[in-house]
Amino acid sequence: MAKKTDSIYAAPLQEMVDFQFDERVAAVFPDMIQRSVPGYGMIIANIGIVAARYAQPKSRCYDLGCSLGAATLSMRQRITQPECDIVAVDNSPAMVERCREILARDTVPTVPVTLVCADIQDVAIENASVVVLNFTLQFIPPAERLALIRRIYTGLRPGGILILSEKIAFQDEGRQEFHVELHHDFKRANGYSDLEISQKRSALENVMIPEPLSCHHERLKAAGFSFSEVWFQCFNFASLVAIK
Ligand code: GEK
Repeated sequence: MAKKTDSIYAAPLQEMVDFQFDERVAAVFPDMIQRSVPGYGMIIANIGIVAARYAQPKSRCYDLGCSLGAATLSMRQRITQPECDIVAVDNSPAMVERCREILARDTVPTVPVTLVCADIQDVAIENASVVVLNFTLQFIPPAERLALIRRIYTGLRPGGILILSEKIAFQDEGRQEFHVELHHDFKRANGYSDLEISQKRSALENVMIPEPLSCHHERLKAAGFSFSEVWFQCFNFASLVAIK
């Protein structure tokens, strides 16, 4: 299927409405995320590699905030451990509907996937060996993030892994500006206009709240993880792993 181009913020908007994962976004999502998140394709490919190493027999892998299921497919194609299954969760009905169609077209259905339309804060996490939060925690209100990470820690088996990808912020103003400018250059190089970049930024302002890497490491430690490490960073986008 041809990838539909994201032009949601191309025309001037009279009124700025908070960003939502609705049907319009779901329809252009693969193009939007590829052109907006530096390293997205590489992160997705490596989620499969990491999952293949850390998935344990007879355990569950979670993709929390799965959107169209890119991380789920990457894990499904790589995991070789017996009797694993994947639980993919998103609270956007538009995303889940499209994700269901995409998963149905996947021709390597070796690992069963259960797709759930729900808030990740309401989903039980049990018998997990791999948990993926690929650019999802940033949409959870900051005050509720520790409780979620604690539940993930509790639901993981010993030796299990959390893969956490996020847009990150920098406490130092100069560093923040350095990364933000380069990220905007990345978006311009991918065909977004200055108007699109600034309107999308305003729409996301109240909805997506990035935090510094130090804050992520401290929260992971507070939740019980003894090891956390950044394995990928490009500009203000990073992916960490934390192992129980
Ligand atoms: C990917 N992981 O392609 N409960 C469930 N889902 C949520 C919640 C919540 N509380 N909040 C947000 N979402 C994907 C990309 S996108 C990242 C993840 C981005 C969902 C939301 O509906 C959306 O589908 C996803 O989290 C975030 O690897 O667009 O920057």
